[in-house]
Amino acid sequence: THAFVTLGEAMAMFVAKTPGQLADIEDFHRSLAGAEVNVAIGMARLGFEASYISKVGKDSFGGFIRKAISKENICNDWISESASHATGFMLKSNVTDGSDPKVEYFRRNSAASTLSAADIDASLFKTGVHLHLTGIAAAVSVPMRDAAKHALELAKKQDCSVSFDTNLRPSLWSDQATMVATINEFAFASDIVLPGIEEGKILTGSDQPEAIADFYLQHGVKAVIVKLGSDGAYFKTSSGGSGTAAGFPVTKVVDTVGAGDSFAVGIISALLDGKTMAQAARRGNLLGSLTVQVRGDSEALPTRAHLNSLEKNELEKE
Ligand code: KDG
Repeated sequence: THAFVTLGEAMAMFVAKTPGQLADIEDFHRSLAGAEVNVAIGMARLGFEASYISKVGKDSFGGFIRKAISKENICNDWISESASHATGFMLKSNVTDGSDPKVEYFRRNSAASTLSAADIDASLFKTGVHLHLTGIAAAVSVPMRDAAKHALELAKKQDCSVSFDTNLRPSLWSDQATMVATINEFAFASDIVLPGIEEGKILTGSDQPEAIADFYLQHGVKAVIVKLGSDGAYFKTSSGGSGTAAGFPVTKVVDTVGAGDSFAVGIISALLDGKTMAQAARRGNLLGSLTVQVRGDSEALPTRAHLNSLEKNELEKE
């Protein structure tokens, strides 16, 4: 079986219970956030041995994150604790119509931002391990960026497959040029790149899915899957295969945040299961469609049994 490794910052996320300006909200629902931890949760629910490398503060949010990780059967061994920095958290406004919620971060100088290359253990990267990175880890701090770079180097040395979700978070960067250059550097070094179409425009200057894919394929990437929202996903591989996987119809889009992480779970799990790129893109769309129908990032991610029954239903419809 394949093992899965990722690294990043997990946060407590407070989602407003009612619509309105965050400054006016009195009641929030606390859940877990962090793009990479979301993907680790999805992979663990599907039965993959998942490890998450991160750092939390010596505080209750840190305790909450540790408990959530254990509850999801993600390996806890690589979560270290900072005695001097607090765990980050974030606020999210209440949306129920698929519009972009307002997000406010309280994460500057967080415990996770002090994660560094020294926290990455080479023993994690063995044959058969898949590493997933995102542009958020590259944005959080220079030490965390170096940690991600180090993990990438170790993974490549052991011939581990690497996926990269561009996950642009402009508010975490000082300027757009640095963001684009740094994110593309990570993307070029990865096997599978997962940009959203809007991100692809910013990163490559082109708004055509195929041109976005070609940009990365020309830099040595093996497969690019461009997320097209409700239109599904476009994929192209270095061996010449390409296509569009249709999106899944959704009756009611609630909150799209987290859908990209679910999409990544679909792609990575399907490829590790030995599926084709077209099947992987379809699974990515399926998992993304589950997450847009809920408010949280990871609550809709299925177990293996649930995924099997969803995919069986799909095949019967065809
Ligand atoms: O991908 C979902 C994330 O946006 C959310 O969980 C918070 O990691 C997060 C971030 O940095 O935006």
